[in-house]
Formats: sequence, structure tokens, C-alpha cells
Amino acid sequence: MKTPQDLREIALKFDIKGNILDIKPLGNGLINDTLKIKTDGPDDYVLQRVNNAIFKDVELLQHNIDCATEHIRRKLIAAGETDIDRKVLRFVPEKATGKTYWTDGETFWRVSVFIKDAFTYETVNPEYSYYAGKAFGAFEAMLADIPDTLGETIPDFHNMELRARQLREAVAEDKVGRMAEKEVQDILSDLLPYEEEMCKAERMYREGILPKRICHCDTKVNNMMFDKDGNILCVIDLDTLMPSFVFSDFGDFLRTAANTVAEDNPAIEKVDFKMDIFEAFARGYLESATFLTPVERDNLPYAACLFPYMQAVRFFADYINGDTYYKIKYPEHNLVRTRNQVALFHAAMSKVPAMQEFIKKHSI
Ligand code: GN1
Ligand code: MG
Repeated sequence: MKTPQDLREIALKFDIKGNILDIKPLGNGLINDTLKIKTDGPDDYVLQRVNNAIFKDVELLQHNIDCATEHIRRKLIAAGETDIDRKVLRFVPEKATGKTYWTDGETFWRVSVFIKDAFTYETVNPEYSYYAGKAFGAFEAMLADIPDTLGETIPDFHNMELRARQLREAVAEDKVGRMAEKEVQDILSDLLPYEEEMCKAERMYREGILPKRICHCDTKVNNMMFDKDGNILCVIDLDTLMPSFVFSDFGDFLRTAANTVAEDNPAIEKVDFKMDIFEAFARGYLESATFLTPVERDNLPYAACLFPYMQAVRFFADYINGDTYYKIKYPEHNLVRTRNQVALFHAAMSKVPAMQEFIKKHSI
């Protein structure tokens, strides 16, 4: 644990303007630790400890982020945009090395400018979903011609075949004896029959009919910043920005936005997949993601099912492994999350024909 004095010393290693007034926790991410640095200068800042147990190559991770944010910044300037510091994240260099992170050899830290007068939401209405669809499509479109090579910050992060294998390994190892729970066996029997169908993306990739593009890969609702009037400012949480299938961004947004309840709400009878959110988001996305191939476009309903499925598999594997990956607030947290995502998966699956019809109608 770092003391307030340690945090202050870490913050001071970065080229921030003004005096630090205080440093306090911010947000509710499941992986990194995030704090806000309040200053008496023109800007406040965000201080983050990057979880290097999960992101093993922080140098590569910051390389991806630096390349992407600079590329987007150039595009915004060329397009004559104003207020650019609220439309793309700006990471602050560490004074000694000029790099956008600092490490003591064990922990990794970075600082970005805090975006003023911006809001994040845990839930969104159809109107905001439409804007979010447009924003993620535009984000991917802006990164389509990035000249740099970006690497996978977590190799095979959204590879369903790998996630399915990790679940099977967890089951086989049964490290903490949770396979003895009847409910765990039931969930496993519920999930396994869909495995092959859900691994379709990897097969299409091998067949050469599905490309990888630079995607955000963590398009949860709360990773979008809105201004006070509901306009999208920018996309945050860029750690998982990497080559992936467009299904990642489309599917992960809907996983959080189209669910009637939060991903860890235990009242699974309340879980449903909201079609109005799907329709609004898909409409926005199809308008700005003009680069989509027919295979990508026609499989967007599959993406809407894949992500609850993949997240169920990931939460479930973590529960079976004894909760080593996701932060938990109580012992059954990962099991509760799993139940919720399994219910969402089934709800989305039942709406595939309606989703397909909508996509067909709105494709040009
Ligand atoms: C993690 O860091 P956070 O909370 O934004 C996870 C996502 C999951 C999400 C589930 C690097 O995101 O993939 O979808 O939790 N990020 C990583 O809430 O594993
Ligand atoms: Mg996040």
C-alpha cells in the first residue's frame, strides 16, 4: 500500500503544472487503481497505477496509447476541432525519461490530464447509445490508417477459443474445490454447448474472411466521457487498445448498455437485453463505421451474444480459480457476475433474429 506521501512523490515525478492540493480515489475499474490529483494550477490530473500482473508489458501498452492518442490528436487538429484536450486523452511525460510512465521496478504509474466538466454514466438511454455508437465507429475509423504497429497488450485478449480453454483448465485444476458446488456444475453444463458456436470469429479469421483492426476492447458504458449537454467528448481507458475484431467494441458496449441491470446485480430475473439500446447503438455505429465488410456487419448480432458469453466464461473461470483476476467485494462476487452474464447471454440469443432484421434494414 502506498501512503499519501508516496503518491505525492510519484505524482511529482511527472511534468504537472501547479501545486498538488490532494490525491483521492476515482472511478470503479476492476483492474487498475485510479486517483485524482487536484492542483491549484490550470488542470487537475488522473494518476493511475497500471496493474502489471495483468498488463505484463507496460512499455508496449504505453507505446500503443501514445501512438493512438497522437494520431487522433493530429486528426482532430486537421479537422479544425477545438477543445482538443477534452476530446482525446493527454498523457504527461515523466520528467527524467520523457516517457509517459514511471516505474520503481515493481509498480507502474502514469498521469493524464483530467478532462474538465465531463461525466461518465453506468447506464444510458437510447439517445446516448446512438451517440456512443457513432463515437466508437468514428474512433475505429480514425485509427484505421494509423502508421505505427500496435501490439496486443494482453495477448489473445478477446480470443474466445483461449477463454474457453482457460475455463476448461480452471475446471480441470479445481484449485479451490469449487467444482463440488452443484451450481458451478449447472452453469458449466449451461455454457459448454455454446462454445463452438461462440468461437466462430476465430474460425472466420483463420479462413481469412474476418480482419483484425485497432479496437478499444473495453467499450463499457462508463468508458465514454460526455459533456453536460450529452455530447460525446472522448473514449477513455485505453489499456486494451489493440488489434482485434470489431465485434469487441460493438459487443462489449451492448453487454453493459443493453443489460437492464448492472453486470453484478444478483437479481437475475431482472436481466434482459434491451432492443431499443441495441437499435440506437447499431444505427450510430453503422453510420460512422463505414469501413465494415459485409462479414463484419452481418455478424454484429453474433457479437452482441459473444460478449456476455465471453464475460460469463471469464468471471466463471476466475471464480473457479479462487478470484485471482477481478477485484471482488464479497466472496461470491464472481459467481453473481457469472449468473448475471449467463442470463444476459440467453436474453441476447433469443433476440438474434430481431437484431439480424434490424442490421439488414439499416445497411446500405
Ligand atoms: C475489466 O478495467 P475494467 O474494469 O474497465 C476487464 C474487461 C472486462 C471488465 C468487466 C483488462 O475492465 O475486459 O470486460 O472488467 N479488463 C481487463 O467489467 O481484463
Ligand atoms: Mg474501465
